[in-house]
Amino acid sequence: MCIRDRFKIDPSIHWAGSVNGDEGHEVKDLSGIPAITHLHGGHSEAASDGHPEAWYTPGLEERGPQFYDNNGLFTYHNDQEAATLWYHDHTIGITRLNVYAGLAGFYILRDTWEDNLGLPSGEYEIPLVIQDRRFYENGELYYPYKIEELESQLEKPLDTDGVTVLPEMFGDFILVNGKAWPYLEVEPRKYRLRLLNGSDSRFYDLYLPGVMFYQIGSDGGLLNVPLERNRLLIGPGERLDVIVDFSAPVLWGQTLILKNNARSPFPFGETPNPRTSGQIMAFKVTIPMDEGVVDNSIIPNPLRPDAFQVGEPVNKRQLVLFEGTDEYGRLKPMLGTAEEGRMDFTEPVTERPEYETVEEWEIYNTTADAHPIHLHLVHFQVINTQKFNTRKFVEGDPSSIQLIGQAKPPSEENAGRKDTFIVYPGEVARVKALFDKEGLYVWHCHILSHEDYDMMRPFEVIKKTTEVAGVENTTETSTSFINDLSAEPLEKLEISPNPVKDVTRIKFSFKIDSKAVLQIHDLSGKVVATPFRGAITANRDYEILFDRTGLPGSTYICKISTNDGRSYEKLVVVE
Ligand SMILES: [Cu+2]
Repeated sequence: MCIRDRFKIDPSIHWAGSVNGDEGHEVKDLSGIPAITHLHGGHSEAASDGHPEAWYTPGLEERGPQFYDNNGLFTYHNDQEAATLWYHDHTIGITRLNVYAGLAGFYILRDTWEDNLGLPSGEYEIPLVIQDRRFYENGELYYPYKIEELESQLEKPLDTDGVTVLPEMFGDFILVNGKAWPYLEVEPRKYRLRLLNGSDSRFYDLYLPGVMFYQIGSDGGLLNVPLERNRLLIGPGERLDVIVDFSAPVLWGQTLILKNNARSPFPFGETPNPRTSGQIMAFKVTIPMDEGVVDNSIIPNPLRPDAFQVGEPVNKRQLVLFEGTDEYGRLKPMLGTAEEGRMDFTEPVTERPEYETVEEWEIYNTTADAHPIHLHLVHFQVINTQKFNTRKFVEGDPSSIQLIGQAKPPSEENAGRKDTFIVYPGEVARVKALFDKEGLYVWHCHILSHEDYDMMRPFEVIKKTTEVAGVENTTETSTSFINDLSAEPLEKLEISPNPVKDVTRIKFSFKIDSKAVLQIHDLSGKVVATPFRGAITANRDYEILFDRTGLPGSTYICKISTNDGRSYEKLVVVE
């Protein structure tokens, strides 16, 4: 069965089958359903990240314009902290349909640190993906597509056989792990629940009457300390890692219903129907404590050796979320910059961070809805949020931005590693991240109907260009304690500051052209980071920003290797 029979594709928007990008409605005759996998939250190379234009049809019959020569064989390095990741389709213009059809799943990454914490595990650790759906009367999935379902009349007729993308999609059935309003029988003990909002547009404000949640993690891994919470807000694409304790005798034999109280569209839309979208699933505390199996699990405090800290940004960007209408009068949410205004996905790249640099992105939401903004490649740190005057804001004029009141630090649950963050209407969210792989990625709203049309933009991490020209290479590497460069081509290797608390600059230069690899070893010789790899031009100064996040306080060796030999410098990391 062709996807066009089951889920109606809107040919008026830019999608995998568009003949000339987003020009006109001419559609290619594809042999099958285009798809491309994105590992959400994954630290992936650009070629393995699942760029929306890297799609292909079965057997690689047809390929998107950004298709890489890996033939769809992706590499996941898993070189990041334990976290609840997920993978899903990301095909340009039909992501909402492919995900709705089921192309989404968990990707759970573990590490020894987390394994040793003593968290509830095995059958007491349960991933739960929440997705709202609609159905035809015969039980088949229905994805709404009819022009009559648009909130307002079209300004000009749309030549698509009555098919259209809609501003949002809200289902009246709530599915957890593919089942409508399921129940889970539990023992009177602690459970670890990994929650994922895999819905198109619906936010959830979750509560379990009479029971607290202990949140231990967010998108990119563990929080610093567990947070006791009675409500859990989760936007599309976000993950929450929580522990729920069912051991209180008052709960034994009870059926507890996980409820939702988030408005849709969030935060100013309709309240959920308490009989349908207001209910998620049930927990029945009916299984006797498994005989002989004592609940030895704990809620450790703290959860991490040190707080997640991204270093100081070297560049700041002002980015904007817009809401407008297209030529037919349909809602069209978009991204852009404060300087240049709104831009289609296909317009040239405007965000080009340099490799291995930290940038701060200010994301201004001028619309009336909250948007969960997702950056590929990175885990960002939320710096703060602040209100601004949307009425005074003039598109294309950054000087029109009028901030209101004080900037607020993120709430504790948003202070960890994030890859998706809810930006509220009339607010700017400031986030910072280390862009540590080169290549083409995307950032977008994770409301799937928005990302398909047209709330997504590319960004490209480019080669480092900040070699400091004209600086005299007079500084000796006085702190070098080993130097076995036979031909002595190394002119300089400096680390400052050293000891390092968060980010340090590693400067080096060579007398001859060379290929060089800069690596950080621990004292056992294990490589813990590779901050630079590439060709070096003679007599130029290179400068690399190194973020020690993830490295415990200790002494390390910074090693630079060339064809001619190696040189070393001691690097001390302090907490
Ligand atoms: Cu959005």
